[in-house]
Amino acid sequence: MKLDEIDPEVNKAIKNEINRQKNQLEMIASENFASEAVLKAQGCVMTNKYAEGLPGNRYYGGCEYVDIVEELAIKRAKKVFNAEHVNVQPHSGSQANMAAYFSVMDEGDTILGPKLSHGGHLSHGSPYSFSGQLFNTIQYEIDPETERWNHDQIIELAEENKPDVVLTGYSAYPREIDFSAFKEAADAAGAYLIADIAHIAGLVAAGEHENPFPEADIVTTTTHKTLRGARGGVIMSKKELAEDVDFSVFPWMQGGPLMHVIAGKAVTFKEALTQSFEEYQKQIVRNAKALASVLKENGLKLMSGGTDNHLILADVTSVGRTGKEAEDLLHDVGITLNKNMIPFDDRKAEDPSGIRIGTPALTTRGMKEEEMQEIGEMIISVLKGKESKNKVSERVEELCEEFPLYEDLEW
Ligand code: DSN
Repeated sequence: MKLDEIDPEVNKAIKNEINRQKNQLEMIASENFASEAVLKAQGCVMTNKYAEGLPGNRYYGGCEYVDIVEELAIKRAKKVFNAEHVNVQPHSGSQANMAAYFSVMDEGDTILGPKLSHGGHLSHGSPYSFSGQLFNTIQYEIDPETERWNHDQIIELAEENKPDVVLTGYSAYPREIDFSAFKEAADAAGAYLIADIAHIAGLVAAGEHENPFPEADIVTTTTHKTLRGARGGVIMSKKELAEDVDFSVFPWMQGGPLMHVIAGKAVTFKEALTQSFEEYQKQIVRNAKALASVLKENGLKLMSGGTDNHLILADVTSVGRTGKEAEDLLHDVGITLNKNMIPFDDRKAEDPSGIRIGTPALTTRGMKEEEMQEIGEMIISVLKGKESKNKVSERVEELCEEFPLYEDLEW
C-alpha cells in the first residue's frame, strides 16, 4: 500500500515540500539537506522499537540490532568530536541542553549564558524557555564597539556572580568562538563550561573551527545544521561526567530513544569522517566570506563587519528595510532566510532590524564563490528594489536547475 493511496493529503504536502526544497535557494543558517542515505536510515523500521536504557543494558528485549546502530553512532561521534563520552539519545538540541544542565546543576542554580537577542538560543537561559524558568540566569551581551564577545567583561561577570555553569555557543554569532577564554570565565567562578556547538558542529568536525574539548566539560549539538545529518540532538562530555549525563537523558528527561533517528545519526557521523565532508566545510566558510564581501560592498551593514563561519547577520535597516520586509521580499523571489534580532535591536522579534543568512545548504548543492557573488547581488537588488522581481525569480529557478538536489530521491 502506497502513502499516496492511504493518505493523499499528507503525500501531496510532502511532494510539495520536496519541490520547495529543490526549487528555492535555501539560506536559513540552521538548515541543510541530509543525504539520501541519512533520509533512508531515518525513515526506517527502527521507529517501531522501544530501547530504553543504553546498548547492552536495555529495559526491553529484541534490541540486538538497534544496539548495533547506537554503538556505531557513539563510536563514530567520539571520533568526529574527539569526545570521551557520547550520548546520542537527546531528541533535539534544546533537550541536549536540558540534560547538560541537569547533569551538573539542580533547579535554582545559576547559568551565565548569552542573551537571546545577542545571538544566544532560547535554551541558553531565556525567560521564555525552561532554562530561564528553572534556573537563575545571568545573560552576557555583545560588546557594542567590536560587535564581538568581550571576554574580560564575561570573566568579570563570572567572578562577581559565581554561576554554576558558563554557557558558550550561539545561533547567530558570525565569529570564531575562543573556548579558552570561556574556560577562563568558568574557572573564575568554579563553574562547569558547557559549549553548545549546534550551529558550528560541521565546522568543528572538519577542523574548520576550534574543538571545544578539552576546555568544555560538556558539549551539546544538533546533527542537522552544518553537520548535515539526521534531525536530533547529541550530548558529549568528559568521562568523569558520563554517568550524570546518561542519567539526565534517561530516565530523568526522556523515555524511549528514537532509534530510527539514531540510525540516521550513525550515518551522519560516518559521512562526517570523510575527506569530501572536510572539503565541504571549507567551502561553506569560503562561500560565507564571499557572500559577506559582496553584501558589504553594496552597503549592507554586517554585524562585526563580516564572518568567520557559515553565517552572516545583517542589519537591513542600513538599506531601508525591516527584517520582516526583507524576509518576505526575498521569499517572494525564492530566496529563503530568516529575520533575526541584532544586538541592541530597538525593534521587536516579530519584525526586527536584521536578517540571518547562511551558506551550508547552498554549498551542499555545489555552489561556490561565483554563485555567492551573484546571489549577493540578487539579495541587494531585491532589498533595494532595483531589479524586477520576475527577473530575480527566473534566475533563482535557473540556479536551482544548474545545481540540482535530490535527483535520485524516489517519492
Ligand atoms: N532554531 C535554531 C536556529 O535556527 O538557529 C537553533 O536551534
